[in-house]
Amino acid sequence: MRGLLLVDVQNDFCPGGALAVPEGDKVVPVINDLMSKFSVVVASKDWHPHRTVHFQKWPVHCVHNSKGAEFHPGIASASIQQVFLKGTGDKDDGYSAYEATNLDLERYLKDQKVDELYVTGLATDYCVRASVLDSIKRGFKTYVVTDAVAAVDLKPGDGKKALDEMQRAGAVLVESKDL
Ligand code: VGL
Ligand code: ZN
Repeated sequence: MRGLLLVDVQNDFCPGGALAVPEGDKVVPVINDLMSKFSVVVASKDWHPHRTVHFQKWPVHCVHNSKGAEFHPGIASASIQQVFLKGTGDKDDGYSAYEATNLDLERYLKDQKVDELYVTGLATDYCVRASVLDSIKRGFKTYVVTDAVAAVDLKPGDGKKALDEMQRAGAVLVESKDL
């Protein structure tokens, strides 16, 4: 069974947000088109407390229950079956969707008989990367949909480097048109 994971497609990571990913919102229509092709669709949300060590590295973003932590308004969120909240502690970054604290993503996917996971969302060089590497470690055949992700690119080329690293770790890079 194939599953689709949306990583952190939240206002704060989109243009105008507190930690905007350049062109972060370009993933929205691509993801909406993909959702109907999957029977299991899940999402992660970056979901931070007001004070966390994470904000020593990053501007304040995705504070739980804030506007910035909501899904981008263009996302067809009715198709999302379950939302996994991560980065919820005051001492952890919670980059990976598998670090969600409200629910166990690995357990959920395995219960749904998902063995192939297609990963989309933001940002390629942080939470997508961490989620993909964890997904491989947990035994899922893991794909990255390259036109459905976007990078922070603090240093130019970070996104490309992250894609190379994910590929070396065993991820398969695909384009949405081939799904
Ligand atoms: C992320 C930086 C800080 C992400 C989250 O979703 O990729 N990046 N927090
Ligand atoms: Zn964060």
